[in-house]
Amino acid sequence: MSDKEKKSTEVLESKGLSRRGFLGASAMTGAAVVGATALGSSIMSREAFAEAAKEAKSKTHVAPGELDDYYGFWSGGHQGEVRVMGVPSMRELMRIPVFNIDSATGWGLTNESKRIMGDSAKFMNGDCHHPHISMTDGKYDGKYLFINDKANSRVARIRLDIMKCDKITTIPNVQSIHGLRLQKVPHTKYVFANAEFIIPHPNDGTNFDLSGDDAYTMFNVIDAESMEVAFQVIVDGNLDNTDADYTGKYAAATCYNSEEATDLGGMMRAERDWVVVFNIPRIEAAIEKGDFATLGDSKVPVLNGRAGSELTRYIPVPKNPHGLNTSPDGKYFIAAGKLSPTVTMLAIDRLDDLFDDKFEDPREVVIAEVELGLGPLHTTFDGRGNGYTTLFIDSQIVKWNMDDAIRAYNGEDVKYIKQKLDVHYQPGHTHASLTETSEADGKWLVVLSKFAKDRFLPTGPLHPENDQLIDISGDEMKLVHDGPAFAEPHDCIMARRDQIRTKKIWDRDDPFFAETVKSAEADGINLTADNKVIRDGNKVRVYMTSLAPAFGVTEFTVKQGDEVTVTITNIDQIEDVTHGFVMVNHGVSMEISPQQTSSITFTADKPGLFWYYCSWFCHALHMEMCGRMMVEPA
Ligand code: RUQ
Ligand code: CUA
Ligand code: CA
Repeated sequence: MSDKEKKSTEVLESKGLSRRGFLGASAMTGAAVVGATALGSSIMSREAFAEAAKEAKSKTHVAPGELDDYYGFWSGGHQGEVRVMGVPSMRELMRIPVFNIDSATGWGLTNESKRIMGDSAKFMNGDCHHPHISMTDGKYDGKYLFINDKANSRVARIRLDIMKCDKITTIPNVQSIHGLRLQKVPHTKYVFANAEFIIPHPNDGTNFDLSGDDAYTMFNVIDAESMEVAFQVIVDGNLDNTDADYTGKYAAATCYNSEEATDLGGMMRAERDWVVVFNIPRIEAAIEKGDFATLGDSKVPVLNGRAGSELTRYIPVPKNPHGLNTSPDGKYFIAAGKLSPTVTMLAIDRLDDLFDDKFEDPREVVIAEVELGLGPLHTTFDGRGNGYTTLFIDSQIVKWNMDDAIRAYNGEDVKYIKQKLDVHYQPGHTHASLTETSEADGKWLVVLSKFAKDRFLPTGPLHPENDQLIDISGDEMKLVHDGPAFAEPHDCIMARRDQIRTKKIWDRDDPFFAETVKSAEADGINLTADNKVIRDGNKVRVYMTSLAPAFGVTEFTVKQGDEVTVTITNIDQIEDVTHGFVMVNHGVSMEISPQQTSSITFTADKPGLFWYYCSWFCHALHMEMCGRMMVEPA
């Protein structure tokens, strides 16, 4: 423990707020032991534990035939996908491949997915952190989900009606998109995306110096409909997490490296880093006036948002701050201190004055610095005035009241910490149901713990992470479920099930495969009826339908070395009758759901006979759904 950490622990203990203090206090009342620690503690009696377990089971059990109340969208971390979960069952419902290659659906293999991945299709990895659902008037509208790729500096969009990724944008002139949030009001016009790392400009190998003015990172704003980068804002320091307000005017981001250091010690040198606030209308006005530059070949307007600019304000906060969360009442941006045992509450209604230079000191917008415990990382809300903050070092989640915290900060003797609950272990993100909207409903809380250790059957040196579900509907938080997860999911989001409206089968005019339909039409093909092989030099295009349990073409012949494109239209109309297409020994696999058209291109590089078959179970005669490609030697 550092001196400062020791000191902060002493401070907390003197107030009876330390972890030890809490366990001590709750141990005094038997009822509190069950409530406060639920399934998490070894100090419970056997009877109390059994009772808590029974209660937990009854809360999360979704019986066969019943449906979950919430959709959860989990980032798949460095696995590169998004996972769809049911809450409270915590059952995985679906996976949506995004930045990864997926063998089952053919994502990254099919022509449709490669078109969406664009130039970045050459990358086979991604690192998702922050999934967020588009909003209208501060409420989820269920249209899109956006997610960042820290590994290859991309932002992706998923259409929630079909639960497929439909756009991927590589952000130019920056490295590593990390924090990502959406404009909430009046609707999600913009996606706000923080590029984390400082790089030299131009980054062409002529200059590796990071100390000068031509080294910086940028705040990136993407048009949510077109998915083009609308503008980029140069900042001082680096950028970690971000969130937006409920007026549509401001976005804020944490910076942990105000020191602009390249080493660990250097990044921790300052006692305070900052939150940078972006004034979106001022930025739009500057672009309108032509007050911007461009970088390299990119056409994206780049604006100067460094300290002193009219477009931004820098508010000092302690120390290497991480999470940045807007309270659902629209009043506060809350920055979690990480290396400080505090979270800093910034009053959003003071930002107009800050931008109009009414304050001498930007710290005038700090309405409270709230001591919570060690390693605060992220805060989420129940819509009843409480925040829930993860304490990474303490391995706890702390529930605290925002109004009471402000009163305590102003010297009143009020207890603002309502409860501390042990989680397992080292929690990062936490997310309460509907928390990013004005409809935060305070029902469920997910804590995404970074370690699982003894919580599950051992799986060798690599352990799963642990997503814990906590019931926050009552006065006390109750841990009700442990959910193992692969490849650090980082973050998740939950929406009411009525807020997500999905299609049962594809529309034939869906833009997802419109390009494929267009090129088939150029070949004179009616995709829902024709079964035909078209030869075009060494390119062979095979068009076929699928209708359980048969492909429309059961054999075709090509020459060794031909580039073969197989385009399949599933003319089944029945919900859930998905077919697949696998060409044996060619690395070819794809999904074709009802009324979908999918296509895949490969080289027939070996002479011989090759079977192809349907890979998604579709019929009693699914095994018989197959055909042959004959490859004649060159
Ligand atoms: S960050 S553990 Cu990538 Cu969201 Cu905070
Ligand atoms: Cu078609 Cu299985
Ligand atoms: Ca720092």
